[in-house]
Amino acid sequence: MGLNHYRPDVMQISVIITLAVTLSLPSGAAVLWRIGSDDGDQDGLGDTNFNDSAEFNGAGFNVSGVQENGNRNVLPGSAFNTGGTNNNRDTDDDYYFAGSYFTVVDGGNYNPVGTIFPNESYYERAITNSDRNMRWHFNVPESIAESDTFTFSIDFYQVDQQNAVSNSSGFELNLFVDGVQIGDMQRLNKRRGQDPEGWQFTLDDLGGPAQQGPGFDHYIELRTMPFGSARWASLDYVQLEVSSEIPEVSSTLFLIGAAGLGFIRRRR
Ligand SMILES: [Ca+2]
Ligand SMILES: [Ca+2]
Ligand SMILES: [Ca+2]
Ligand SMILES: [Ca+2]
Repeated sequence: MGLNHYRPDVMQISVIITLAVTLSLPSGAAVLWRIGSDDGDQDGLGDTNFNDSAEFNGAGFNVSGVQENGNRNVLPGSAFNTGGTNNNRDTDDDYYFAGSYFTVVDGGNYNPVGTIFPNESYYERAITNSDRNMRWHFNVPESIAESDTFTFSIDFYQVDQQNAVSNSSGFELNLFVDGVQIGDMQRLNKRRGQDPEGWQFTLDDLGGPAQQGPGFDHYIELRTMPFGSARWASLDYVQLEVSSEIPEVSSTLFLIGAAGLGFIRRRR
């Protein structure tokens, strides 16, 4: 079939429309921040050999996991933990990405940590049945749109169980954004192959446009509860992604498609 005889038929027009609709779905996910990489391992020594990769707003850096301190601490925690080993280790439940934290947004009553730069170097490497919460603090970039979708992902590479043959031990994972629970509880049980599938939320869950930019102490909190004989779970990586709906692209593509058809028509 030569171009001279080309006429878009119903099928071809529907393909163009389908393509445009498909591209209007969320795409172009970007990592806002990440601690650790999905390699089924960790840097858990708490020393100054920073073996774990991390990422913040497109820039990579390195961090060091520290053995958990066994306690749950209250907000705001410290942005200046110094790591270390054995009884000298210093760590807590609160990890701070670089930013400024002056305004409490969860309705609570505590004194935020102020301006933090650079990113904190140490993070707690595991949850245990007594030390079972983790929090990540960050500012919400002003570039994020209300229609964007946040996806929180977390993975653990090991769930220690008192009873080695038990297949009904693990942790229940609940996610909170600025103190409000998001989505449903998900189970972690490596022996049963149960991994968390991630949670999604929107800018509104982070206070909307009024609380974008520096100053606001936004945080994501993982609260867990052991079941069966689980004693700990080691963090593989944790990540927050944002994906955009870009209807402009689909409109543009549709116009390009239409223009292309016009061009082809003119060749007749
Ligand atoms: Ca993994
Ligand atoms: Ca702790
Ligand atoms: Ca800390
Ligand atoms: Ca890892």
